[in-house]
Amino acid sequence: MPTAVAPKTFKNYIDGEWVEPRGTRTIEDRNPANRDEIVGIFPASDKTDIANAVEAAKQAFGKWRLTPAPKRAEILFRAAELLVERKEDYARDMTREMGKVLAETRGDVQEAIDMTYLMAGEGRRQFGHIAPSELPDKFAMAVRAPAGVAGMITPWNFPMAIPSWKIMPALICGNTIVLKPAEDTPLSTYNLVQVLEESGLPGGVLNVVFGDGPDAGAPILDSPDVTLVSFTGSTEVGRIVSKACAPTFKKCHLEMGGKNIIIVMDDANLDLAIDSAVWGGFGTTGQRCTAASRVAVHKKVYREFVERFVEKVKKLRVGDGLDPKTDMGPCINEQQLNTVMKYVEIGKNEGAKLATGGHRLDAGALAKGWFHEPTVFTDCNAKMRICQEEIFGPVVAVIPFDSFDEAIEIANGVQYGLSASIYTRNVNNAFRAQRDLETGIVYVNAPTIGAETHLPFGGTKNTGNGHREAGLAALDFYSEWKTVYFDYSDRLQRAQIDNVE
Ligand code: UN1
Repeated sequence: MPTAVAPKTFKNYIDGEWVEPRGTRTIEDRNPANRDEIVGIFPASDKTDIANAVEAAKQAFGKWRLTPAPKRAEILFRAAELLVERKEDYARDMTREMGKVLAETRGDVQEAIDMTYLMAGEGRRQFGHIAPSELPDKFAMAVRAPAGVAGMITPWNFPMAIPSWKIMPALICGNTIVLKPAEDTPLSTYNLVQVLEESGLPGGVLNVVFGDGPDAGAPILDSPDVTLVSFTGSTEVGRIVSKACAPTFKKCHLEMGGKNIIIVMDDANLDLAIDSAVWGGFGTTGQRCTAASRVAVHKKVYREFVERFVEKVKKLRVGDGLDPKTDMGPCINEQQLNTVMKYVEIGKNEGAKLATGGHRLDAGALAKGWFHEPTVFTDCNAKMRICQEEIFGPVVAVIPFDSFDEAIEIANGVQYGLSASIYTRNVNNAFRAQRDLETGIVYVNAPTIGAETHLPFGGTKNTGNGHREAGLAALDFYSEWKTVYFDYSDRLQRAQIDNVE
């Protein structure tokens, strides 16, 4: 439906005010299920806007870092309650700009709620260490100190959850923020900021500047006043972010691509494994860094699995995520749809068997959106490009294997290391798998998606650079350890010397 009234024009949020960008360029936030619908018009900001935001964050840091953490937490508690109240409206906004079905956008808002409550609780903990000193009359401890101005660049696939994973721990640790959300899904981040503003967050503590990567994202990385950076997005862009952070030694957290696998052993509960492969592969239209884009199946159950899996995938209803009958929404934009179509060709050319799907869906109302059929390739070889490269769309590659060891080798034989899953009823194999899978997240008898906010999230190899977000691990990224010694002996005590006979 084309919008009857003119779409709303949004502004940046700097120093506690909604301000016009310096330039006049704008970016349209369009519905990927119906690109005639403009959800909102957002600023295409540039380096001057970023400089203003960084300056505001820098000024606000002095006071915010000294605000007691339990006081900061009260703001977060209020924000979480407002998110609970507005969950349905924010979920609908998110489906309109991002395309995923309502059940999933409700989940996205819920993930932000969970993270906000979790970090609000940390306002009264943020535990450090107290340890005995090796010298008499001396006290030793390590406390968490705020780091400074945190720069954040967030993706479009979890447009409220992922900003909350970064904003909430950064705030509770006493940092101030400059955030640039993805240009495809700015409204959900706007909604999150709105809630924090209404909850009493002081001006300048959180600044949000809308725009694209080169003009609005890059200046955050280049600013000498930004002390740490958190980025979620592709491995390709992550490499650029990492390099840009290097000259000024910014602490840099990268959360990037995945090529996650579900391993189905011959003793698996097949009904469960099939349902999980459908959800893991096609939930969010496969546009999750945790998506199960590979399914490796033991040859003893391979034929049965493939037949029943493909049958289920064929039944998925593709359409507008606001329609309760829809199972799977569109790709986020034309470029993403083109990537999916490109990989379908690659898969066909490298000899994988196209078992279902493989085409853009553009009949009737679907022509207005970026829809693609849920697609399954079977009889794949683990070395094929469709089994190695992140597609970020509704394409699943099924790979047969003979033994547990071979399955683990296939699982680990990719450049990424985010999430992996095994379906088995053999407890020994389950334990061996969690030990040997080289990923940051392992599931037993559950799909590769569905991480909970109070545990560390992140991956190995080209998925990450050693940091984790969410859970208490987030506190390690958003604070600096400060080790403090109190010597109350009134004499010079030389560690490693005076206490050694
Ligand atoms: C992502 O795809 O970038 O575990 C995040 C999950 C979600 C988060 C996904 N809770 O699938």
